[in-house]
Amino acid sequence: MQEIPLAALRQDQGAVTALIANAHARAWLRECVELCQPHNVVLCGGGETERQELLAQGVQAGVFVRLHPQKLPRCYLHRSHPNDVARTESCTFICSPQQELAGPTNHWMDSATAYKKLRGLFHGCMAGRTLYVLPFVMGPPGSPLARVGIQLTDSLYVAASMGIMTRLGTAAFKQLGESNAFTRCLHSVADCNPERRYICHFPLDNAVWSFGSGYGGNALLGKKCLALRLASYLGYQEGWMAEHMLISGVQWNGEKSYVAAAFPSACGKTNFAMLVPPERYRRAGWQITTVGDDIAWLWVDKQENRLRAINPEAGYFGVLPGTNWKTNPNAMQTMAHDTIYTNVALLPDGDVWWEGKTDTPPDACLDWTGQPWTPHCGRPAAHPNSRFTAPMRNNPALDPAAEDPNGVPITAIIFGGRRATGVPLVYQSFNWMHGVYAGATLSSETTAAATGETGVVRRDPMAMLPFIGYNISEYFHHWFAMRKQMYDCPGIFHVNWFRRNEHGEFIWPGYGENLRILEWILKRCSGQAYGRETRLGWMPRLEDLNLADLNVNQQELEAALRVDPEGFKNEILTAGELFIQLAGEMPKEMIFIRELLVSRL
Ligand code: OXD
Ligand code: MN
Repeated sequence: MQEIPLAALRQDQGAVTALIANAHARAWLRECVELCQPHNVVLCGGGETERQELLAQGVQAGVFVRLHPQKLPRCYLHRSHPNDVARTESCTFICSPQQELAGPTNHWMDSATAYKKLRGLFHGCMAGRTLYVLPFVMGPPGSPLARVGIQLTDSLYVAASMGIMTRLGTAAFKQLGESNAFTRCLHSVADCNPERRYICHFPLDNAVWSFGSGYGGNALLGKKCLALRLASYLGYQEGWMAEHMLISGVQWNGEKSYVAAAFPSACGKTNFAMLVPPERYRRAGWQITTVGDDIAWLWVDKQENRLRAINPEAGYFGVLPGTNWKTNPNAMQTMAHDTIYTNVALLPDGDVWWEGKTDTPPDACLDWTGQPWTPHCGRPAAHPNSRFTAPMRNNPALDPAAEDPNGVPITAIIFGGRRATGVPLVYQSFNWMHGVYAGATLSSETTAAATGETGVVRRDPMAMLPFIGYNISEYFHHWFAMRKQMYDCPGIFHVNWFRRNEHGEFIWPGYGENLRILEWILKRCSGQAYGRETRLGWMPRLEDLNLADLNVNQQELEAALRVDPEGFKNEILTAGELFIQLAGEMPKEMIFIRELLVSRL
């Protein structure tokens, strides 16, 4: 950490030039300092010692509580403002001169209006506070897709968290050189007033201005703001893709394959990324490794014309409730040290707890707001959206290629949703175009974890609805166009782990057993498994799945592997809402695929 003297900054003297060699970054910093008027400016150079220092300062300032030093070495608890506990899509805007860029699915603000409003809010907002300068790289440095961002923030929590979630430090200036191509991320928690909360993206200026929230997705601007919303627009212009996908490595039969998978929230994405194979598979040498758990940047390499992917992040920001040693042992190990816990319960001995961590709740603790809590008090102890922020290097199943600038080749793309009926356990699309249609019409039932009615089917194209930083119709076009760069393309699959029987019970056991479906997927991609042609796509027969030692009802499973004509009809009809929302702007490929599906009825 280096203090930048304010007077020197104003005059752009040698001291500042030595710290920040990039003239564009210097000029922008000076502008933001004039606007926000912080008491002092601190440049974070990255590294473990610095992060420990930030955390210690945070303890002093009441931002962090230090947890049990033996049970949870170098772990801290952070409590966010109770009005600031989740991404707020209603305050999230795509800002451009024309609404057309944002399209029908984003909140839009005219960029001139947005800048005027935000300049007013940011003016003097850091008086008496420290402004942290956080240069960071998204993606392994040296990767063809690696991007530099610089976040200016008045939040210690953000400064400490960005050191986990990104490659933080002056190395970013090395990657940047003299270039002006960095994302300008300006952030202030200010007074955390939800009435004055704005997360504004300026795709044409490669900038994010976030005001009034300290919550992860709204405040750690490298993640959803840069790596998804702005990157999706950059990718559209430059011929690559930023997707809400995990990336997993699969070691099997002496081969190593990689898959990328997109699931809407509460569909088990982190569990799938960290899947532990069932005993039988482990004995046969199967192993799952994690490249990423949330975001994938994908491009087609020019040598083999193959789709490759990197994880732009360096850490995980995972949901805690329901996570335990049975459901996700790798996640539990990942967060055993050097982790920031947000909005969990604090036990008297300095350990933490959340619903589902253990079968029996603690007798007493402090809840996520710091109030005394007992099991019968009628409130949850941890917030339903409580999180852990942990470096990916803590993951015992981290893939050796997670830091490889050249990324990993993608064999299969998997889309998944939570559907009790109507959508089968697994199918493979007939081709890339049909796969894009399957992704574009992806749907999931709302769960009790979210507000509103449960069990309502919502369309969430590619699980990207809140994260497409431009016009959704152009986004679909871009998916179709990507195929043209590839010699051969990954198979595109659709899964639904959540089919229920007539008693409302899950038919498929899920978790580690999902590897059985993954086996069929990988074998399909290498021409080793049979697929039955159905109306919906290629599907396994019972005998095409490895069901050894698995306790499932065969009849129910067979039903989950059938396309029921009524369900199929209903899917086509309800997916039509998306077509109506996009009015005349649906790419013609989508319309043709839909017609083909109708003709198969
Ligand atoms: C999300 C997240 O909201 O990853 O999707 O935090
Ligand atoms: Mn996510």
